[in-house]
Amino acid sequence: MPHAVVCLPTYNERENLERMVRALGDVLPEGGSVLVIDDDSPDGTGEIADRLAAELPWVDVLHRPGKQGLGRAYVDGFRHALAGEAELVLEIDCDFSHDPADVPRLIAAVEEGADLALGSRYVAGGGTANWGLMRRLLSRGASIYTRVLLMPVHDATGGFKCFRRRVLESIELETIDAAGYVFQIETTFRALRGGFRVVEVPIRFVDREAGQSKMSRAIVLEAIWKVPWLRLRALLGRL
Ligand SMILES: Nc1nc2c(ncn2[C@@H]2O[C@H](COP(=O)(O)OP(=O)(O)OP(=O)(O)O)[C@@H](O)[C@H]2O)c(=O)[nH]1
Ligand SMILES: [Mg+2]
Repeated sequence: MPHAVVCLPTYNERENLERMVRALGDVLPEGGSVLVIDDDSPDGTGEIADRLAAELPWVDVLHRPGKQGLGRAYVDGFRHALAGEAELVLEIDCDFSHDPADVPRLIAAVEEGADLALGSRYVAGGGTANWGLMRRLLSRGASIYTRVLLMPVHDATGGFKCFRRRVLESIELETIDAAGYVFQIETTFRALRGGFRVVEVPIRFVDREAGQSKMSRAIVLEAIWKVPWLRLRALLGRL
């Protein structure tokens, strides 16, 4: 089994973290680990993570000094995973929108030949549950916008992924400055530009039951201007 590290970014996930870590423990392949990346959550999520890491040898914690956005947290987490022996690096949200039981399906897609597997709501067999009309429109709209301007991917903004190590090593992580969802778009776009094989694995996405969404207007605006910006940079050969 290739060594798998699941990167789990958290900001105020006190109600969800312990349950998520234990659920991941139930599905991780032999030798797998979980890396919690906490941005000094005011609700004490970081202390819960430390307690879990002290109890469970397959849990690590990366504490960051403050909230600088999901993209930054992931870049730090990926670097940490790559400094170790990770052969597969996964991303998953801590709010149970992504079902930890789907982790083996993402890993299987990579073992069957993909370099990057995306958990996808918008391919046959995938979907969203209990999301309001606005969130559905926004998410669908972002994926269509990205499909038209950038790349043939059905679900471009999802945060449930499995990268083969070589993808992360070659996409120049340190030059990605995306803070919000566009981070997901940019990493997939760079992987495709690098000639890597990307596949979409259908998932059912459910809205969080506990804790608060960190989605904001700034995150949406960043995606609106950065998608054409990525297209332009690719055209100019700067990506
Ligand atoms: N470390 C860190 N984690 C973050 C940050 N922003 C969000 N997260 C985590 O990233 C994951 C996704 O964030 P959510 O709050 O669910 O936001 P979202 O999924 O974009 O929005 P919803 O779909 O409304 O839930 C969760 O595990 C959050 O705790 C951040 O700035 N730093
Ligand atoms: Mg969420």
